[in-house]
Amino acid sequence: MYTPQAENKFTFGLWTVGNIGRDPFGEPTRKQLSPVEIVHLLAEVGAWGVNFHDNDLVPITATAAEQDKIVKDFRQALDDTGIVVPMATTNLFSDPAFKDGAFTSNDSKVRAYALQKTMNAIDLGVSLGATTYVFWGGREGTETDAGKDPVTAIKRSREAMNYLCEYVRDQGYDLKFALEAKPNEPRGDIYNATTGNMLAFIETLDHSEMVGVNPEVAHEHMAGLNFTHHVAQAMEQNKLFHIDLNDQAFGRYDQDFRFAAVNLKSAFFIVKLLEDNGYDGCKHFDAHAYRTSDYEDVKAFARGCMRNYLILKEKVQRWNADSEIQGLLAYINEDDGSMDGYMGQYSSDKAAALRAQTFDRAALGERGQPYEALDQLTIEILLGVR
Ligand code: DIG
Ligand code: MN
Ligand code: MN
Repeated sequence: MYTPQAENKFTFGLWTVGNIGRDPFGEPTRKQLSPVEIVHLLAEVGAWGVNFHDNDLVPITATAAEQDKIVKDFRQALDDTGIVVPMATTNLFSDPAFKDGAFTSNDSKVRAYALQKTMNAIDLGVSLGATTYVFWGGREGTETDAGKDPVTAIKRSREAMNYLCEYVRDQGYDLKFALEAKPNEPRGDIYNATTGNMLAFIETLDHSEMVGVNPEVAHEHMAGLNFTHHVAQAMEQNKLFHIDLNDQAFGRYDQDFRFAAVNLKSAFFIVKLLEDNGYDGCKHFDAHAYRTSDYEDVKAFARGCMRNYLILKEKVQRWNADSEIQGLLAYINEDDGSMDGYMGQYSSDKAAALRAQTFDRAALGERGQPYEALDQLTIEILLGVR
């Protein structure tokens, strides 16, 4: 019942199950797997797709001949396992060249190099089947605002996105961009810190129709926000092009925990939003196993991400079918239609009639809502007693 299927579109980045356990305070605890080994691991646990940053697959120091061999072997592993590549992205954050950003760097040579690197990475991703391209600007930020004008940074970001949208159009690629927000880490503050910022930024682009968002649970939680509300706004604007599912304690560094490992109720409402609205995109688990895990436990991590999604999907179905819950929802949303003539599309007649109305404000304040009862029923479904 909780076995992943292709139609679930569960994906993992090479960097997720391939995470070797290095952290700012400790050296790696796991050996580096090759991209081919990672593809086979993902096939073993039942994933549908694999994503990569350019340099997860091809080291930044690789020669053209080495790249060809790596890509050939990777493509063979995809053929052998049936794993697909729906998304690709560029590493514009690891190399020291990007220490002060990529597209927003104060060094025009770095900004130019970032465009070149991204065009090369787009070609690589498309050649392996990617139809979504993610941009996470991990270094696009500051530790002091003395060194960079935030308005200039926005303009540089826009120039880069417009340039790269034109590149994709010029190449005739079937590719959409998905912008991923994060409020901080590794920079002191990162520009376009939340999904809301990204939605506003996208509307200022020349080809905004090509660009959507890739919200990540951990990143909105780091900002203390309700992830489901941010995803709902993206979805309502038809801009939810991709999603990074993981989990995160509020107010902590980017923990990238297994999906639903921390906030079971928020994970439930994320799954409910996606399932109730028929989200058909990739469900990417941008997460990694604990530093203490060996590769058998890494597989348990990956299986847990997918199982938790499927278990919560079944809980959503149970919630939607629960007659007591549906009864409470009917009460909460009951409407005698008496206000319909005053609202909706504005007209001066409607406004005049509405202003002539008298409301019993005290009575309006007296009506309670059974949210405690409804939330308790939700908790009881999650606890498995309903
Ligand atoms: C971090 O959350 C970022 C990078 O791992 C990657 O660029 C992006 C893709 O999902 N997420
Ligand atoms: Mn993250
Ligand atoms: Mn991510």
